[in-house]
Amino acid sequence: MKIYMNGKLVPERAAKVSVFDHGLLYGDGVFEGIRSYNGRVFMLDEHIDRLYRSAKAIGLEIPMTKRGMARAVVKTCKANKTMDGYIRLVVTRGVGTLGLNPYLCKRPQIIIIAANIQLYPKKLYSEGLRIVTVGTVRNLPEAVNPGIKSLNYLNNILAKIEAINNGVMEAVMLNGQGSVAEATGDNIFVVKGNQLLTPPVHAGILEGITRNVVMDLAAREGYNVSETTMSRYDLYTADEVFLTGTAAEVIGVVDIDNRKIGDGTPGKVTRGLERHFRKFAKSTGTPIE
Ligand code: PXG
Repeated sequence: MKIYMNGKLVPERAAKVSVFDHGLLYGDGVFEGIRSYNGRVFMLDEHIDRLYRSAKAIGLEIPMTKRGMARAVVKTCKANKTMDGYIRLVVTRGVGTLGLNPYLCKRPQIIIIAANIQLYPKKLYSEGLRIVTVGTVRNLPEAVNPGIKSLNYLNNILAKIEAINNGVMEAVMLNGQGSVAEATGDNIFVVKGNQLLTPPVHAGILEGITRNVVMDLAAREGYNVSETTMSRYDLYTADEVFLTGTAAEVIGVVDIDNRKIGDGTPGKVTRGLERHFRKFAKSTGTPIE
């Protein structure tokens, strides 16, 4: 595998980062996870826009234009012939001293990895996920805003640990007010009749690119889509619940905190949106050739 590092494609074993990089020492940096489908990078500009917003929010100036970054992503996919893949874009604060001061870091480090995708097993989509709500509160927007896709994912990892220790693979985090925020690497939706509900960005979530695509697709399908503050009650009493994210796409949830959702199988609306999303993802994107 060839890794893009600061303007060059280098062999995997040469792709090394300094122990003084503040990405390692402090989780000081930002990232994106992107998919390619059928030789096209899905929602590339949206991911790059979010990366630059995350960087701006932490006062990190990426030493490259957005267009240059888009070209670098495509170049890395091409070099690795990843036509259906998973792309990880990382920008760290760079090499600095052992102290916190980010201004002593000379140059941000830009890394692009284009790997093969590890798809979730088909069975998970047909049977649906069991999840739990957890005690780990989502990062407060006033502290580290969840809109920043930063290299510090401890908040999400702590929630993931709780899920796994409870015998399931995914957790839903609540915000400081006790409202539903999001899963550890996915956004959450509730179906109630013809309504599709998802927490608003101000609930303290990452504004998922899959989320936004699904909201558009669903509105076009005639669903009444709205961003609504929700409590656990709304999850437990939903007709259907599903998660959205770059890796998972659209996946049904059939059990939350040992309460059956709907009839305990992924619902019609969920399966329909799952199909629509895949079809859309395969029909659009920035060509790798
Ligand atoms: N919330 C959080 C906290 C995330 O990290 C999403 C929502 C969904 O956003 P997108 O833009 O992907 O629809 C994410 C994204 C992985 C993986 O390997 C996780 C994400 C993205 C790519 C891969 O688990 N999380």
